Amino acid sequence: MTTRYALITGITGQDGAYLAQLLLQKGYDVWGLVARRSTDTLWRLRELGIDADVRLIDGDLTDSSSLIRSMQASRADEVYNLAAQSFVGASWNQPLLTAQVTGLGAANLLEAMRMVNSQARFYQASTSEMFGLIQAEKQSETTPFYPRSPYGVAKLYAHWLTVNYRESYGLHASSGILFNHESPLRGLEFVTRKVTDAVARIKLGLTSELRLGNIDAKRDWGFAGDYVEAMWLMLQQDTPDDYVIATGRTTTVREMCRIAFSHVGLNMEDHVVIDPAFFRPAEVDVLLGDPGKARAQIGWEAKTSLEQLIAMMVEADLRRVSNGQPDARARLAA
Ligand code: NAP
Ligand code: F7E
Repeated sequence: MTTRYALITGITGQDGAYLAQLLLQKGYDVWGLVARRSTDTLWRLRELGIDADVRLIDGDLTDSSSLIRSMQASRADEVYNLAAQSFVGASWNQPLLTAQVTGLGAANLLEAMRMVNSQARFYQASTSEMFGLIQAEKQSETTPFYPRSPYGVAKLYAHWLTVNYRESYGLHASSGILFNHESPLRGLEFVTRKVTDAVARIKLGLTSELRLGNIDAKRDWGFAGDYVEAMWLMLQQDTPDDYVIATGRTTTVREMCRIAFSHVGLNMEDHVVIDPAFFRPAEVDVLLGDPGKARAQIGWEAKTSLEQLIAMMVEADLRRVSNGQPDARARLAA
């Protein structure tokens, strides 16, 4: 069988690491674009034991020359655009950076792909944040968008540009409209991992309090390991298209917390403090995805329940905290 080549932007992020693992298992030659940072960005690839198996290229989504170079060096026939300033909360503090990376970055990559190999297949990491102030109780591919953050607005630009390049140039370009997905590799600024890390620290007697914002918000949470399979499946279809990827169940932050605390026999009410500092200028109150099209057309469905996901995350954090493993805590604003 001939070797297939894949290029992943954002390979050092949560999804990038799981996708790289999946593609390596399928026999791909996996290349990843890595933006230079002063911190240890390769920890996720190390945790999965694949850091030596992927080929990393220095570059940045805002630097077109590095994207052209990456397309040439990798000879990619599948391109997964996962890189982004992906934290919604930070997007109000850095709206221009978010627009440059999360929005225009997709344009830079689509152009690089068009120049170097217009036959390559392209995946854009779109998001349920584009639904924002929801226009339907269950959001599907046909639900109108109404983003509620600079992040959501930037992602909407990238989403429509992907659709436009498909229609304008006939590119095999697909968007996955992914609802929240989490894992032990989730960044500490996101609420699930913030909670599971705190639960581990409280259980081990290192702290007693967890400060959170709006715990009435509801999210449709799945496991990142399941969701990267959907990305790959989209690029295996004869025809490019857009798909909602979700579980079809929505849960409050409060209930997710309760699941995490009760996993180690604690009561969340004894530890959670509501702190206005973690409220957002505009909130997405509820998200609930309809994954019916993905199920019917690409045969994808979520396999992991929220209870299994949170248990997996709490156990991983108990292990890390017990081992005194360093983390990126110092970088957090959340
Ligand atoms: P993540 O963990 O925050 O990873 C983002 C990746 O982008 C990291 O590898 C980061 O590198 C890289 N990056 C940031 N700025 C860059 C730049 N200027 N140039 C090149 N690389 C850059 O995000 P994730 O959870 O894996 O999500 C993957 C993608 O899916 C993102 O586009 C996100 O917006 C989107 N998405 C996520 C979810 C979700 O629930 N997880 C849902 C829908 C859509 P560093 O680590 O060096 O910063
Ligand atoms: O917030 C509430 C917060 O930061 C979830 C990204 O991957 O998914 C993610 O975006 C909810 C919000 O994720 C805290 O207000 C309460 O309602 O974990 P989050 P997000 O904003 O939904 C989408 C699909 C993406 O595309 C994004 O890239 O939890 N919340 N208290 C809190 N959130 C945080 N972070 N911290 C708190 O203390």
